Amino acid sequence: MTRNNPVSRRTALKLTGAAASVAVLAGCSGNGADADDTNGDGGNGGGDEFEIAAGESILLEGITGGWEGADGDYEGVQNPTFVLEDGEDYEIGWVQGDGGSHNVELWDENEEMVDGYGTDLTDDPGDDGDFLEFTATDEIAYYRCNPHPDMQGEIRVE
Ligand SMILES: [Cu+2]
Repeated sequence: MTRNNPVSRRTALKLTGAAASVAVLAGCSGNGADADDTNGDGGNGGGDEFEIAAGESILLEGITGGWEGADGDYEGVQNPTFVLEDGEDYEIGWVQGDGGSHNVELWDENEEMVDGYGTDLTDDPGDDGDFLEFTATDEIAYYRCNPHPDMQGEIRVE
């Protein structure tokens, strides 16, 4: 028993030293991760935003769990936010994703349809997609598939 005491003490010291080193390393890598997070979130209020040039068509894939971008930079992004130019004309439409019945409507902040902008509910939008033409105004706040609450994304008109 008496022989074991010095060994135990030495082991304890080694462990303390090791623990201290780990703590220092953890502190360093922790700071690095924080810095990365800050850069990643920088200035973005959440959700990916995509500027669409005047006259362009926006194409989505109809999936009950959420619209999926089907063109350009927003391809594969769920419920992407679109940034449009005030007073310019655009098209928005969708192709079939999950075989369900969908449509696309443009809604205002109160979640009411703007200016009759909406396509008919269908499970067959065709190979080229079912589109509606509209003029961007600041009244438009969302694009939405009427029966499916998860199929809603933001439109910002600037
Ligand atoms: Cu839908």
